[in-house]
Amino acid sequence: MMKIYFAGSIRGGRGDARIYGALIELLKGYGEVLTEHIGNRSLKANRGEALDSRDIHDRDLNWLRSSDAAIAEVSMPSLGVGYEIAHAVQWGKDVLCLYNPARGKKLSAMIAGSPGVQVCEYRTLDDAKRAMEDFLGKSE
Ligand code: 6IA
Repeated sequence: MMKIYFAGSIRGGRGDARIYGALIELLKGYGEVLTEHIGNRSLKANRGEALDSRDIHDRDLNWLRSSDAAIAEVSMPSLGVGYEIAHAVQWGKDVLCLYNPARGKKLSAMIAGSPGVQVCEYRTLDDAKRAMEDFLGKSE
């Protein structure tokens, strides 16, 4: 089964957590989502998980390294998501960044201009679904 790493903002702000949850539900139809907790709306930016930062960092990078594909929702700027994208690019992973301009934040040039990532602007969940299907090499 394909292993999919999903990245979305945590301490950068949880305003889009509901969208992450919906995207993760869709992705579960294509493979194992290693980071299901990102869509958990009870995961708060100031509380989160019981692990300390070093454990979270090491666990997440190990998951990312072991993944077959990485998908990041980048509408809410997050240092952690940017850091993960940079690692995925360095490791030669296929990276899809989903960006909804209607959320009101401009996408960093370091992501928009990175030749190692595929950026898809979306507005509806349906658009995002199609982009993820294309990216994962499936079509329904
Ligand atoms: O800088 P951010 O927190 O927004 O970074 C979010 C990204 O870093 C996500 O894609 C995650 O993969 C990773 N990440 C950051 N924090 C966590 C976390 N707990 N659990 C899992 N992955 C994380 C945060 C707990 C903390 C709020 C106490």
